[in-house]
Amino acid sequence: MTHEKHPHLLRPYGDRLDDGIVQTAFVLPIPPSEKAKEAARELMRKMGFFDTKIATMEKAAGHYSFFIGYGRLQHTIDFATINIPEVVIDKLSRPALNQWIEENIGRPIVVYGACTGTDSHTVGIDAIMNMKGFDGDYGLERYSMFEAHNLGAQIPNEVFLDRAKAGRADAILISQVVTQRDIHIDNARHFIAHAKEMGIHGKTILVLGGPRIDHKLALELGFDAGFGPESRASDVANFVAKLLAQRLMGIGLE
Ligand code: B12
Repeated sequence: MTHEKHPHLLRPYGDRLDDGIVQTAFVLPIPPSEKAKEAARELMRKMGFFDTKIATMEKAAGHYSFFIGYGRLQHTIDFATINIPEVVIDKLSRPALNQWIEENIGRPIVVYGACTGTDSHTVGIDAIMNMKGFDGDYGLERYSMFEAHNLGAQIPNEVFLDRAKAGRADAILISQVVTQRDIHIDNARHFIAHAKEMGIHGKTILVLGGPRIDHKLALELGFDAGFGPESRASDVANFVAKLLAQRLMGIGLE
């Protein structure tokens, strides 16, 4: 069963299509030695690899070893069976979207954003909200029909939600960058629980973003959408405008 004959079947490859070669890296809590190298190969065999080779073994953090290994896999993935929710946006340009909001919503869309909890990484939320945006894609502050309030970093969920509610936010954007021990998930769950207590869940648009966020995870956590790496303000602006129009008037962006 090869990819060439069955294009929906996927197997990783290094040198030639379907060779199953994978590079992997990991740390073991032992110093480098021939025995450590064999332990690393054994681990790779247990992971399902064959033809295993340890290309790198380096001392790491005192008494640990860092390994880079190569091995081959038999497994294939049937791409046709993968179902994953995606944010599908029929995008208008910034001027066209501003005009569309003016004609269909008739007032600027109020958006509050912050990086919440203990997370102090502001660059992601700034990329979406601030005037200059990210990679040539201007942020929400640049849109005449968005009123953007960026509260910055380390904002407690309760404070954020109170400020957004008082400001009559149409949409709330929360950024989570640190993911150690799944703190982003705990914080997002706490945010949603509090939004439910305040009665704004299901009314105000709630968007989660960050480098380890995807749409599926965000939906599972109770958000309206999730945006991951390389997101653009124009994606968020179009998504929010469309969903707000649907909620206010039952119309979308055609
Ligand atoms: C800059 C930086 C910092 C700066 C932050 C300064 C600031 N004002 O933001 C400082 C030095 C303060 C910092 C501190 C720490 N950092 Co730091 N930091 C980084 C670094 C180098 C870059 C992050 C960044 O700016 N990316 C650029 C932006 C544009 O990308 P982005 O955040 O992914 O945002 C995009 C999307 O994700 C999305 N997006 C993001 N948020 C949102 C929100 C919404 C609503 C939407 C729609 C989209 C969206 O859109 C953005 C544009 O496309 C990364 C490593 C890296 N190369 O990524 C580590 C990193 C994020 N930091 C890390 C860590 C561990 C820390 C510290 C805990 C270190 C420490 N032990 O003290 C502290 C955390 C302190 C805290 N309380 O949060 C780890 C996180 C590991 C993890 N998986 O949890 C990283 C990955 C480094 C690493 N490899 O270990 N850090």
